[in-house]
Amino acid sequence: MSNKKMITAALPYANGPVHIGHLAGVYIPADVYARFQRRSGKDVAFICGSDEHGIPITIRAKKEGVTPQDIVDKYHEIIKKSFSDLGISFDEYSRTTSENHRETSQDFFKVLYEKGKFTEEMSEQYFDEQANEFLADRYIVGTCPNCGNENAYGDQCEKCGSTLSPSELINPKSMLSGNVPILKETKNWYLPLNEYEDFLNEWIIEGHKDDWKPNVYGQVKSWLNDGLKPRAMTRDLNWGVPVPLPNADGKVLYVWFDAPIGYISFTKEWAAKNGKDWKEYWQSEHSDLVHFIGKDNIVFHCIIFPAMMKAHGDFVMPKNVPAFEFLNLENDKISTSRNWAVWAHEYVEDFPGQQDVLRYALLSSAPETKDNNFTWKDFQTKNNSELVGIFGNFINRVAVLIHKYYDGIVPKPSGFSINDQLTLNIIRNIPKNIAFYLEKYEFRNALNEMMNIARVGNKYLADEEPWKTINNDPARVRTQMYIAVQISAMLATFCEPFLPFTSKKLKDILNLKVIDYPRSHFSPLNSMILKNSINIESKVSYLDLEWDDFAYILDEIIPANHQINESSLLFSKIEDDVIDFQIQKLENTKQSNKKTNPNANPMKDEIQFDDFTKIDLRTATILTAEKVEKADKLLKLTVDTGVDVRTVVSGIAESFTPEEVIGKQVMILLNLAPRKIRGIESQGMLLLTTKPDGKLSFVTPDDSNVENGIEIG
Ligand code: B3M
Ligand code: ZN
Repeated sequence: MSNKKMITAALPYANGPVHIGHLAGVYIPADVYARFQRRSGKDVAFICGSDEHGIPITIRAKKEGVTPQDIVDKYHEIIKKSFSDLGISFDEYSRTTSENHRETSQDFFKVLYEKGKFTEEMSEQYFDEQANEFLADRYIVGTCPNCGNENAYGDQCEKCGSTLSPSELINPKSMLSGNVPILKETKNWYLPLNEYEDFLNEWIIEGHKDDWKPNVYGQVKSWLNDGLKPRAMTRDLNWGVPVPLPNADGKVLYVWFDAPIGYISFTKEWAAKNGKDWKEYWQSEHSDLVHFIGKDNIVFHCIIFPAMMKAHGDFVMPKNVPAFEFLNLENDKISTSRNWAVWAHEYVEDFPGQQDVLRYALLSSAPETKDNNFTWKDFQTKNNSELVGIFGNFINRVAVLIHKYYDGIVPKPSGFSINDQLTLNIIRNIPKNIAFYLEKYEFRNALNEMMNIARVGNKYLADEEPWKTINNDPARVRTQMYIAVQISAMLATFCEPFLPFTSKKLKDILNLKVIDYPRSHFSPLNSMILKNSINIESKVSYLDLEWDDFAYILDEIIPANHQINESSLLFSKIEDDVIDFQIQKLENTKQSNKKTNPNANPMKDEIQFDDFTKIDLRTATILTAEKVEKADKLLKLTVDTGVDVRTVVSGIAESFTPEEVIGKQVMILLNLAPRKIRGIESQGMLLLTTKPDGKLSFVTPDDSNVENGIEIG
């Protein structure tokens, strides 16, 4: 096992706050793992930062009428503060709009370019002549060829869920100008991922079948079985890291090319500030690289980024990529757009001082191998029954009795019974069990093991009943409370990765920081002795003890006569009204999202009446109809509008035959600018409804005797 641990957590998009799904699926497990590795004496670099490029950010900026930089500046700060407030102990939290990141990602690109790792390929992309820019898929809207939804995006139809490509859209329009985009040739640089299939098969499918999580291993295997294709590593966009080549104006690095390089550039920033050499963490076999991500990022962290690093040649491959599944909220998918989330920054405001309660609740329901669910009732139970009822209850009894019987001074034991020895042995093995589970990324099991320390403590007090024994055998109580204090010290130490705020409070109550030990205190085999044998006479501070050292402590962590401080409650009961408020908050969200028809698309942006007066809707009659060559969905119609007879191309061929529509009275949007569809000039648009199954039907006046050309208003 290497001594250096290079731990990364997926870079959150800086287009909104983080929520409990992010925390449960990536950031809290990553933090637990990093804290555990640090306490195990490893040289840890725990790195993250805001992912500030990509389309979601430009879309939000457009929606809010601000610049993308305004968006990322706002959310970078909110996200960074949320992580800090929740004890996510990054060594560096940076951002991909930093100058250092721009340089690092451009240098990385240039290495691959100069090594000839890219192929240059021409392709046709949609271009908005009025806005004078190429359109990202998400910036093209049109009619979904599958369900007729007229607001489908170039990459996806949110109504029927189908994945689309811009060329499949009917009547594609630019979201920037509303115009029909043209197809324009453009050059981009592709990474031929197919050339890395053998390497990936050997490294992952052969090399990690036993130690990578089945959900990750399985997804990589299916990607490789399907065969990899070259993927463009540059885009025709104006928000991102500029492509560092002379003939590349208006092109930026693909966001999933530059973002993972953020791990490297942020490590460089951290290393420079701390007098370290970043290459020792990224380019040395003595460093273990571990990526913490959600399952939607597996392909980028197990296929694309490793292929990029392989192409570069100087980097180590990740030792593991323990991707988590998704967390649902009250049995519904967490959704930023529907505001269906518990936002980290709102939690911190609503539950001041209770960060560890959320850490505990999310760890105990972590979506480690399958999607899981967060409910506020469960959150309340975890706090009241487990943190208050088990952990807090044990510590409170120990502290109260030590102060009541001994004024806070740890008594000298008067000999140990079998039960005492048995209890100490059980406790002494728990750190090893926690470590076993954490090294396997099994956080729920590790958390449960940590709580067993408190369970063993409660059972010991219940079995020994010092509050009764004190009446007839005070010597015995000295041993009982001495043992109970040792258990408390173990709890303070080994809850730290999971509950850092509680650990600090408890270490302060027990006053652990002032304790140090002679070396004779440890068994000769102890790593502490071996590692620090230079000055065998010097003492060892509690603060310097590493994870494994506690298994070698012969009898005590807290010596007799040690003074503990006044106790304070570690956890407080969460009352029903507090939970009901949170549940009501979600209910209000649900109501505001609730639509009478769940299939109905959300309302478009509000318009003014005079916007409405610009449109000219008329009654009309279809005179002729014919199929359009090589276009399954289109009919070419001639329509009598009462004003004139004109040609209209309509995407109705899958719902009607030409014969069915001839003579039909319909409604037409008369003054829609003419558009070329498959080479035919279409003048106007017929009004249609689309059922959830995609079936179309005409909007018609209910009076069949209405003449053509009658205005609809
Ligand atoms: N920004 C987060 C996501 O896909 C994405 C992770 C980048 S990690 C290099 O939700
Ligand atoms: Zn659709």
